[in-house]
Amino acid sequence: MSVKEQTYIMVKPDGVMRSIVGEIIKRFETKGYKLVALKMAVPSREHLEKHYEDLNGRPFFAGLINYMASGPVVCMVWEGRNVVLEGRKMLGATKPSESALGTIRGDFCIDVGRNVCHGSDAVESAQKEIALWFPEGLCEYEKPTVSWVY
Ligand code: RTP
Repeated sequence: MSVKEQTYIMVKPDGVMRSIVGEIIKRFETKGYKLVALKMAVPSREHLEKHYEDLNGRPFFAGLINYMASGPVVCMVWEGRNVVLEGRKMLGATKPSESALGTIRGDFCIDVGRNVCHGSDAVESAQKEIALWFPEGLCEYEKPTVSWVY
């Protein structure tokens, strides 16, 4: 898998309110991934419905949109080898009761309805999500530390 693989990671409103934005960024930074986009936003319900369109019709969908629209989120794109799969591992299982300790969800939350962060589940969905959240494009730059990671 290419070093240029990218994933969309989003700190959800509960993660922002609980002041763990820096902790989540720190885990991706210290793992060795490269930050190529970062912003804070208060997404519209329409935008969130588009992001979660695959879940439309699930019993928790309305609650999920209410939760996600309840405050600002922090949107990021991280780049590096296998970052989609590795990012999901770093987040931990969707349900915090099943997330291993040491993962973000395993360490910082209890309830599936307040699970602090999102991460793309496949390369294809990452590309769709990056286009949805960053239509303005990403930040292109060379990072000299990369050769120390790979
Ligand atoms: P995410 O998209 O947020 O990274 O989560 P995921 O892929 O791990 O899980 P997914 O099945 O796509 O669910 C998206 C989000 O919906 C909420 N959820 N609530 N009440 C429930 O049973 C339930 N199930 C899912 C969670 O916030 C989950 O992250």
